[in-house]
This record gives sequence, C-alpha cells and structure tokens, in this order.
Amino acid sequence: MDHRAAGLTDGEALATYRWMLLTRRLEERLALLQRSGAFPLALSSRGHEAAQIGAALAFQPKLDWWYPYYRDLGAVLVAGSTLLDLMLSSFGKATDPASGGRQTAYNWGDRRLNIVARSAPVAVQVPQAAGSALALRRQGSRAVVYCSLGDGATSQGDFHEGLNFAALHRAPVVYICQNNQWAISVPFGRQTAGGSVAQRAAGYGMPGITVDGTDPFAVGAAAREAVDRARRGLGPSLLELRVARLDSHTSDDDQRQYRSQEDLGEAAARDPLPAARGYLRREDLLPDDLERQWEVDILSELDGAERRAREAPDAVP
Ligand SMILES: Cc1ncc(C[n+]2csc(CCOP(=O)(O)OP(=O)(O)O)c2C)c(N)n1
Repeated sequence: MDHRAAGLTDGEALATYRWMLLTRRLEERLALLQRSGAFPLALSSRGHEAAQIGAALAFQPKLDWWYPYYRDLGAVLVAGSTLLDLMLSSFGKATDPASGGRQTAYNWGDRRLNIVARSAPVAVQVPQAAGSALALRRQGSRAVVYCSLGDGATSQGDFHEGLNFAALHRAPVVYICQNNQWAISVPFGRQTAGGSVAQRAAGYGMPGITVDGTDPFAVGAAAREAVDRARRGLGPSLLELRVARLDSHTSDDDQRQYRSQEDLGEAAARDPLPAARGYLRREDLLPDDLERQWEVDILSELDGAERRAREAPDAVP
C-alpha cells in the first residue's frame, strides 16, 4: 500500500522500515548467540516484522498496555524495550526487567513500559488483556491494550472466552493475530475450521479484518483504525495479519522435517524486509548512505548491548 494512502508521511514510512531493520538485526544476533552456546533458546520473528511494527506503531508507548506473544520482538521494541533489556532477558541475567532471569526468554515483561509478561500456555493473554482493558477503562484511563497471538492460539478456549468478554464489555483492546500458517508443525488448515481467524470476530460482534501482514503500511492503517475505535469507547477489534514464518518454530525445531521445499520457497518470497526496502528505494526515499549509516549504527548498538548483557550479574539461583 502506498504509505501516503495509509496516512503516513515520508519520514514515518522511513521510520517504519528502520524499526523493521532493527528487529531483523536483533533477531539475527540473538540467533547467532544461541547457536554459539551463549543461551539455550532463540525464537525467530523473521517474516513477521511488517505486521509487528505496522501494528505496534499505532499504539502509544507508556500510555498503552502490551500483551505481546513470544514472537513479537518488533512490538516490544516499539513499546520501549531497549536492546540491552532484551539481551538481559535472553542471557537470563539478574537485571532482566521481565523476571530477573527467572522466566523463559521471549516471555517479555516490563513494569516501566506496561508490558505484561505472559506465561507459557498459548492464548492465556487473550482474557488477561480483556480484563486489563476493562480495568483501565473503569479507572478512567485512555489507554488501549495491545494483545498479540499466533493462529494456532486461536484454537484455544481462552481465545474465545477472551473475545466474548472483551466484546460484551466493550473493552478497549486490539487483538493482533499474526497468522503464519503454522503452529509448530501443524498447518493452519488442519486446525482452524472455517479457514479464517478474522471471520470469527463476527460471532462476538466485533470487527474482524484480514490484512496482508507483509505490508507495514496496510497493517498500520488497519491498526490505527482499531486503536482509534477502542480509544473512543467503541470496543475491541480483531486483526488477522497474514505473514510468512521464514524460520523454524524455535531454535529447537527443524522445519525441513515437515515443510516442503515449495512451501519454504513461497515463504521466503514473502519476506517483508526486501519488499519494504524495494518500495522505499523505488519511491526515492532511502538513499544508499542513509541505509549504510543505519546498518553501522545498529551494529554498534547491538555490540554495546551484547557486551553489557554479558557483563551483567547472573540471575540469583
Ligand atoms: C496450551 C498450549 N498448548 C501447546 C503449547 C505448545 N506450543 C507452544 S507455541 C505453540 C504453537 C503456537 O502456534 P501459533 O499460535 O500459530 O503461533 P506461532 O508460534 O506460529 O507464531 C505450541 C503448540 C503451549 N505453549 N500451550
């Protein structure tokens, strides 16, 4: 989608891509660190960046509340987590803002930023986000709640209970389903009746919208509308962002065991990074030197964060 049609200035379009690039480079560093034995788990967000950044930028950090799921690296960055915060969490250090290194990595949380740590069962955050949203409204807050989940999580009872409760009470929450077509090794078609997540919203009387999750500007436009609706007291929405999962479920998984070469090739072709970059280049918005400078800056930020995280005290046993 043309970024102007999505209501963004040239500067905002560039900033969107800068966030996507930061997310990608951080993900790559965490994967490398895991492979080198620095910590046990890495969980890839590659392929989801446009969805995460496009959606998260529609919210107001520090005012709004966040229930991100484990793949939502880009959203926690936009919410205000620093590279150091996220490294501390992956390294399991005592100063990790989520849990002092006690929680499994990728279950991020930060009291300072209204990011609520979820627990491991998928979809538990859906009713929690509904409850928080209702509480915020009763306190007279203008805050809206961001709650993300995968497509597999929509098979859980919590998903349906949460949507029902949120809609019934007009809770100011936006549900962001990042549909990558896989729940570990189970394809979408083998666990989701009806073929659509978004359509399920109709049963609860809330808007349900399907968006190309590889287009950050289309996602942003849909998310801003949903946030605005929630802020005006009109209740929750469900966005289904269709994305491609480029990597295995986690660093403990090998997707070549259950995905065909053809499927992997189709996913790779839907990588949102080169698509967004190509768009900005065609629009003459992303000069070579700016891109080079960003890469240099991000590399140095990552090096600094990694060094400080390595030096930080370990979690207390
Ligand atoms: C209730 C529950 N069942 C099973 C699991 C194991 N599990 C962890 S992640 C996952 C896949 C979820 O897939 P999806 O919601 O599509 O998100 P994705 O990882 O694809 O982004 C499963 C089955 C779990 N954490 N909780």
